[in-house]
Amino acid sequence: MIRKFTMGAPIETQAVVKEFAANEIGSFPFDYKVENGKFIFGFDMQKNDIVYGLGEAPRGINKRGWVYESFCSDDPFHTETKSSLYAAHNFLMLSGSKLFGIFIDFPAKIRWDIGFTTDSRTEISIDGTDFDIYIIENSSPREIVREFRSAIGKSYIPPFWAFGYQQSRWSYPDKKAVDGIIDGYDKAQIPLDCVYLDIDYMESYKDFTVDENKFSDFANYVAEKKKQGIHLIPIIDAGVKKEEGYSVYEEGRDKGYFCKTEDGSDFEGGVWPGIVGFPDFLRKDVREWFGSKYRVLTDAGIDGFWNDMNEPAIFYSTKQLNKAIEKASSLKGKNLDLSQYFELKDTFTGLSNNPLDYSSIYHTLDGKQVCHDRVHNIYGANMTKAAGEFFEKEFGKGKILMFSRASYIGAHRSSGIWFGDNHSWWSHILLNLKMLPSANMCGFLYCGADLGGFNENATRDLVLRFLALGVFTPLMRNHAALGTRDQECFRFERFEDFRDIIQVRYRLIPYLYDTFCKASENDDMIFRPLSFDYPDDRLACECETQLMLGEECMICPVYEQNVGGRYVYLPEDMTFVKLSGTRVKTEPMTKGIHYIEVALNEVPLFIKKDKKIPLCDPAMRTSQLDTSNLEYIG
Ligand code: MIG
Repeated sequence: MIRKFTMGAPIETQAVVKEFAANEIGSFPFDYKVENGKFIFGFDMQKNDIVYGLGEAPRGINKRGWVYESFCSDDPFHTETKSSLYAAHNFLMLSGSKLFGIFIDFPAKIRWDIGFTTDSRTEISIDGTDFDIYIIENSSPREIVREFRSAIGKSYIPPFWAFGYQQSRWSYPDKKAVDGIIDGYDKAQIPLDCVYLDIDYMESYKDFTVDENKFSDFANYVAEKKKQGIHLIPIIDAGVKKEEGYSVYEEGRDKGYFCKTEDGSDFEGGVWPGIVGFPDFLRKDVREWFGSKYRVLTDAGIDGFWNDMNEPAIFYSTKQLNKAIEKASSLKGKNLDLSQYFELKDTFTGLSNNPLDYSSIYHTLDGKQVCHDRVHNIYGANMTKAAGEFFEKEFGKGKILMFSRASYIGAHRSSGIWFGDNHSWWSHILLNLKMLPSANMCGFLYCGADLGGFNENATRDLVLRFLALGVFTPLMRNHAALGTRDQECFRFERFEDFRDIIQVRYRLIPYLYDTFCKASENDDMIFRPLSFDYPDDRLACECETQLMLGEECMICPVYEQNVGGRYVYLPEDMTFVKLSGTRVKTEPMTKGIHYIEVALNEVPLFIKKDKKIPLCDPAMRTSQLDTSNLEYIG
């Protein structure tokens, strides 16, 4: 059962597609108060209660013991003491002494104090008094998710080839670099389906342009790659470069499509192209306009995109930068004491994603000026919607691969997400794992992290272990930052080990694709916490390093360096399977704790008793997979 409570006049986010009669806030089933314009409510928690949810967020599957904030943030340091990542997924569930889900449909900040201030209490503070809250009750956590998901609409399904292995880097700047990558994989006989084009394919970082000097005769090149079975996936950034003569900018400016400042002039922020205009994606006409621009690339044969910088990320604004420069010049030649020095330094480091800038941006909603602060969390989702609406109209469902960095619930209907700029840290294997079920609860099924880690240098063993988890994530993409060590599989010594891992992915694609489609169709999760399936099993309830996958499997990646395996908890008897290349080793195991040995070229997997899963033969491309010829293991 879902009950909807409305307060004030909520801003339409289009997160929910089902109609619900709204109840007065007076009948809200939780204690609440309104203080300083904030709506605050909460609930008590018993010792063994588990709190799930918040989608793409830091820390555990069980969210207890921290304070989180819904505020889409471009922050490339995903340490455990952060409160927000790139998304705002306002769904939470309490399971234990009580069982209910909460979805807060509200596009500005929400603070979730989940046992941080008082360990037995969750206190939620909504930064405003215009919102819808949905309370979901049902018989189990999985049913609560199903009911919630049926209210927010079916999850995006990408094309089949999007389940292939994908290689990215910031950047492969020209044809020669891209060809080198494909060649490297082909020579090493490691399967590959996609190569990514990061910002350097564009002319001066201008959206919907391709630099002729680097990618001459682009459409022909895209066609040539397609013949090789490779999809090229360009990035699109939210900001449109301010430049006379650049048609996208001129149209946006002349039609008044960019976000404004209070005085009605275009807001000017600096990102990769220098000063940009930020399209006001909350407007339907702007979405239609921006969406149709993707045609430049789809006409050239492109069938996949990733949308970046759409929180939106702002390196600086003209206004705050000028202020900072003035401040610096006024201090020139003075003998600064330490506090003055640090203040000056902070003025410059604080220019990026500055709250003052967000507060000075205005959108036009139904003809009225609305401050960005009130709608921050739906900006990126609406960029993705712009593209999604265009793709669906032009090509129908499921033809174009797309995923976004920023997101809000609702965007799951038109796109996937990736988890942004993680690090080549061992701890980020587990962070990736923990976000999977949480993202699934919120409808995001097509998702994954930068395998091998984005920031800083990766080691061979880290990339292998990361990939062994990525074998199961719908988006299996290796991506790395500018200036970091090469991270493509074929670059490492004994690259045969990488082939063994990636071949396993291709063998599993029929199973993974089927599991994915069923989850989308049935409003279900692909990845579940063990506690969903074994609610009375204490060790299962506390497990943060393993997940259930589909109806058949349990996954348990190795996540530490210099170890030959890991401990694993079996909540029932299962078959332990080690997959490597075309080799399959199986071993029945009993309920309980076991140490499993897993070599660097092996993918560990558990299959439930009396269940079997299909494998096909590996191939170099998804298009070459023979999915009618399956072998069953279990
Ligand atoms: O400010 O396009 O998360 O995947 O490689 C960095 C360059 C901008 C951030 C994305 C990352 C991408 C990078 N981008």
